[in-house]
Amino acid sequence: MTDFNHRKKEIILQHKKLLERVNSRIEPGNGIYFRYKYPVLTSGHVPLTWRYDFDRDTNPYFMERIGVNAVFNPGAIKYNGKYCLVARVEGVDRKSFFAIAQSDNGIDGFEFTGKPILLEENEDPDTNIYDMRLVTHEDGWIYGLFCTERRDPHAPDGNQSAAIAQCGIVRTKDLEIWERLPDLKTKSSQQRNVVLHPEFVNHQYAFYTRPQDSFIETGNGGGIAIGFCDDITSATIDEEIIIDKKVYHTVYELKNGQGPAPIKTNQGWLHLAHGVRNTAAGLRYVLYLFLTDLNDITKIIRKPGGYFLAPQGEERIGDVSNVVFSNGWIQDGDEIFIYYASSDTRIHVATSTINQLLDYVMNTPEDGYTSRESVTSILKLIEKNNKL
Ligand code: M1P
Repeated sequence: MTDFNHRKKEIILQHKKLLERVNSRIEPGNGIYFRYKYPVLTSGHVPLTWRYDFDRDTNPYFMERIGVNAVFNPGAIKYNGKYCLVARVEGVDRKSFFAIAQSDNGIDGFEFTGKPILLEENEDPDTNIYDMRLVTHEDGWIYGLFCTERRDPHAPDGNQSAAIAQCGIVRTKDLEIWERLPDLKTKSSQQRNVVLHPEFVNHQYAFYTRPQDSFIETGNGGGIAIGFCDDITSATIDEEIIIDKKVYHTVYELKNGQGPAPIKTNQGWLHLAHGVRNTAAGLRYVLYLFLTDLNDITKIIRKPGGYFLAPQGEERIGDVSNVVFSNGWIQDGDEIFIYYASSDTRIHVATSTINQLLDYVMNTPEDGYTSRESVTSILKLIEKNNKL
């Protein structure tokens, strides 16, 4: 099909169908959360006017001019009654940028609004930006913390992969005008997965960081850390305290990272994080939960063993296979909408409630770190059930 009008009509029709696709939850779920039949946002959702030249004279084949490779790892926030995702949109040129998609119910009907966000640059321009964490802070601003990546200036010419990742910071009041602040300064040569805690702690801004030695490997660093600073307009963290370290033979053996900002509950701060282990088939990313003390956010008070959500079925396939990653969730009353991306390709939602997630965190056995301890947990459960 090469005719301009015919192709244009067909492509508009297919795009409309995708945007109007009704989603449904998959029953009965695991009692902890529900997954959904379809991803909520994909590269196919990107507006056609961002990708196609609609002028017949300059685009006689109605060709896609600017391709989008993937839409994933969104920050999430409920704003003006809408479920908003600030998605990582990755072009076929590998460059990522941010764009906002909104839905009325959080599970379907997501549509990109406006145009891609053109973020201001600091004096050291970003080569690539991705994975925004959105936080409504008690200081009145909505912050977006994201990863800014640049080529390592000290890498030899022959090495075109060496990169330096650091944390960029923007803030907004309306999700339209974004003010760029200086990048976060820490003593770590690399930073990814940096998240702002929503409340002041002893009058200071608190950041979850992930110090690491190299771009991919965390090296001697690693683990989810906390650091504090007085002034977010020139944010500097002098000390990073590891609160959740990587551990041998767990799902976070190689590295881990804070997901979205934690949610305050009556039992503690509820955290969603990702854990990574290496396998013969490459890295495997899964999600896990833990709870920190309301009065001391450096203290983990409950942590179920193993993963909370792992890639399943088609989620396992994509640009970077065997990955689930989440940097956005929305609390709406007791309900929780967890936005997670699969295999660096597309975005899904899982829904649950605060009560269910707390039940999961409080009552799932912790990791005993040995097979014997795992069997002991199962035997205890069998014994309890036998008494019923
Ligand atoms: O490719 C999987 C993920 O890898 C990175 O996460 P981490 O820093 O924990 O290794 C990020 O680049 C993330 O965007 C990506 O989804």
